[in-house]
Amino acid sequence: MLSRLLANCALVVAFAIAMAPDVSGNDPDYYLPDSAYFGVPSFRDVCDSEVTVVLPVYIWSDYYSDMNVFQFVWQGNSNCDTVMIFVTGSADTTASGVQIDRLGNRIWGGSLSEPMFLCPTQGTQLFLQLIFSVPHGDSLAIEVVPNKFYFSTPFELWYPMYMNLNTIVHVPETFVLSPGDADCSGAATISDVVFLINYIFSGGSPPHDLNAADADGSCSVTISDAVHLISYIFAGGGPPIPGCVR
Ligand SMILES: [Ca+2]
Ligand SMILES: [Ca+2]
Repeated sequence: MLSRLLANCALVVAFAIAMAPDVSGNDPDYYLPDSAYFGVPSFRDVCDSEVTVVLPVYIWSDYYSDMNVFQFVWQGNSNCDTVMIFVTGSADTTASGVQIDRLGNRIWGGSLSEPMFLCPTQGTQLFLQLIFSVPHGDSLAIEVVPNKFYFSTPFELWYPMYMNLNTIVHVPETFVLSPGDADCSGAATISDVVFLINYIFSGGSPPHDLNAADADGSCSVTISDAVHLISYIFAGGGPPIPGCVR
């Protein structure tokens, strides 16, 4: 009985070895691992009801790939708005659409039924930007779906390497704006002057952050803040300073 069991096991092992892909002859840099990782997120539109989160994903392939598949899944009260695709190192590239399943919280590109999604040449870095809307104070947890992230080289196809690729992006409840940035654009410019004049004289919407609007540090928001900004922008005056409105 035992000998028959051992014989069966040996058969199974022999079959598995016979079925294993030959990785050595397909990837010229077999020992140079491909890689994929999330980059550092950045925030935009921080004064809107939802913050725009730009999350980069870097993917390096050292071998020509004629098909790539990736799939992400996220959790939290976030929405994926769009996915941008960049390819560096080669002009010989093609890229087609990315599917965003907002009900299922999934992003995916490429499949066996929709090949030729991305075609990087050898030694090419793909660069994705996953762009989300995330409520203030919320977190976006996102990860690669196991077995749904690979290049078409046999090694990665049979043994996906990227099963633990995941990250969590925390979005602050409040953001500290740059001094003088009355309109929350991310910088102090002439548009902040227009915003302040509109607010003070024409009943325009109030600044998102009174301290950011208090460009001259007088502890109140008045026309002198607009004057301070004009002096700074056009006449070499001192830069806006942190406000002190309580
Ligand atoms: Ca501004
Ligand atoms: Ca002021």
